[in-house]
Amino acid sequence: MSKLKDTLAQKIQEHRPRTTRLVKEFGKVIIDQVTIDQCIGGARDIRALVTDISYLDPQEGIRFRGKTIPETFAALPKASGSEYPTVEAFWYMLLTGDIPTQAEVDEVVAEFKERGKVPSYVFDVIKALPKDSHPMVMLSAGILALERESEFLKFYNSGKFNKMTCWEPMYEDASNLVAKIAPIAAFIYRYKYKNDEQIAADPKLDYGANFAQMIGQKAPYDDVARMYFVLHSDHESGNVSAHTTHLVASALSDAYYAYSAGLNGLAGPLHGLANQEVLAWIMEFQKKLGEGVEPTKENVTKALWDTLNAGQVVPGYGHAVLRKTDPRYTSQREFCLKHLPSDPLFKLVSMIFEVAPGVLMEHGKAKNPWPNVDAQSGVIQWYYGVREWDFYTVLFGVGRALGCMANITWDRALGYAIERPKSVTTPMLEKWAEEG
Ligand code: FCX
Repeated sequence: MSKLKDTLAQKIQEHRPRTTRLVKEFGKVIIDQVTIDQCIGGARDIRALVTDISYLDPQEGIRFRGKTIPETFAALPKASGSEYPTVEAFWYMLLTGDIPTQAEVDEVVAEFKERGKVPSYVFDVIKALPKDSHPMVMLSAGILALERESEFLKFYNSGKFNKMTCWEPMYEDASNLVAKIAPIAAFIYRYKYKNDEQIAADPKLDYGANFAQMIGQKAPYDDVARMYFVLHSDHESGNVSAHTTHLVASALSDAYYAYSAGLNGLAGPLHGLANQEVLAWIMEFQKKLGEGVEPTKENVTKALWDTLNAGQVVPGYGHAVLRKTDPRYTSQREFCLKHLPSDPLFKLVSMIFEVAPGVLMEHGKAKNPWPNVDAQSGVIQWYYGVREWDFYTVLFGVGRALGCMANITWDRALGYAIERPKSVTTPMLEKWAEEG
């Protein structure tokens, strides 16, 4: 057994009595109440999910296993010659809550090489789709096609299914999915945009560097990939992609079914697709501005109002939970300030950052006028030459796999039930409204 799986097994043993005690001794303690607007308004803020992988504070932003983004980057062992940790080190931390040693990271790096081999039929499935299909369709279909490899499914069908041990095949599937999704994404990139000229993985490289290699990028894009996948990994459990994955897996569907579904949610414009929408918005803005006309605060303000007055949302701004600038935005902004401070697109995105919160406040609808992760992420990709912006949500999807897969491994370890909230009817709501 690998050190990672062994440590995870110990953590699970230690954790289980806590969950059992909470249910048995304190199961009826009230932790929230539900109002009519929450019932109609997307269950916003209702405390009804449990995860220890990450926690989102509205003011502070995300913590992974109790660590802020800067603390996470500082604590984990770095990739060789790099400022950023490997994805493998972060995967270890997400699953166990521990900071791995270099030797423990090296073991995961080696393991991912084996796990990352993708059966050729997955590529056949992707190639069978019309080439102008959105790359998220290709990614979701590729992940779904892998379902026949599921160890969890084999265990379920073995007749020996056991709630106490089923986390193990789920962990195997989760690890395999995480290792395979980056090569699948890279394949889609080269297939769709680079004439299907594929580049083989390099056995010497870690996850992030190999992704850079396979899409045809050089350093420092390896760090971009590492940073990007870590930043997009997890945002507690209630967001659409994480929640969908958790919900589908709660029916004992395996990791491939669950994450393919999660990706379909990520592909929505109010969620992960916002990163491509940001670039599309900027390009449309520049087109309307005309050749050689400089963006100014005035014309950016006008463009933002035009968007709002047309009844559209400003992509990359607002959040269901956050009430401050997203630290994932700040982290990418800091990268830009260091590596591409004079880039015109970065300057324009910075100008939008100066102007948009004021416009949104004046507009008066969005509860949070500050930028989220998607407002900044396309700039970095664009700068390094990944300019096919309909691919950007795929990058989000590779990163998000880390959080979703860590979560469903723990879901099975702690025996979380099939999810089934209760619905009510409008007459019921009207009756309760009258009764006050
Ligand atoms: N531009 C214009 N209007 C906005 C807005 C924005 N960026 N953000 C929120 N609003 C509007 C909402 O549309 C809503 O209007 P309504 O009352 O007419 O329905 C009102 O403000 C209140 O919404 P609010 O409670 O602030 O936000 P929600 O929790 O309902 O929605 C999202 C949160 C993120 C969906 C919303 O802010 C939005 O649409 N943002 C733009 C898309 C985006 O960037 N999505 C990515 C988010 C995230 F980081 C991710 O998942 O990737």
